[in-house]
Amino acid sequence: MATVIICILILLIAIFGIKSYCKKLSSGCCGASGGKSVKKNKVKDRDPSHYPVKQILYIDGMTCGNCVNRVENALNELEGVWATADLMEGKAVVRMKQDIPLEELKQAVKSAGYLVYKSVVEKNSQ
Ligand code: 9UX
Repeated sequence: MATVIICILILLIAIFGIKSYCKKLSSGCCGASGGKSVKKNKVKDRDPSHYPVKQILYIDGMTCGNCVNRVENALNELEGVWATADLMEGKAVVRMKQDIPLEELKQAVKSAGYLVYKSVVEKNSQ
């Protein structure tokens, strides 16, 4: 009799696990469920030659595509900025028409909820 109860218990735990796993798959991550994904604000000027300054930001905390869009949107809101973030590499390439203080870029990322832990200035090699 005891074995039957244990078996049922294990079964219940297994079902519970599968259920929550499915939920995770369908709802994405961090509460952005129901297809409520973050929209990307496209930058109009996408000509690299218009952006002489380039900075790579290494960003902590991006775990899904929505995070990437949030970071990009925050940076692209700054004047003369074209930013593209990369989820896999955890970094963002920030192209600028004029020099923008690093602190300002960091602040933009920070207010979106992520942290810049390293930054590299890239010389224009054109
Ligand atoms: Mo996802 Mo990022 O739905 O903070 S937006 S992990």
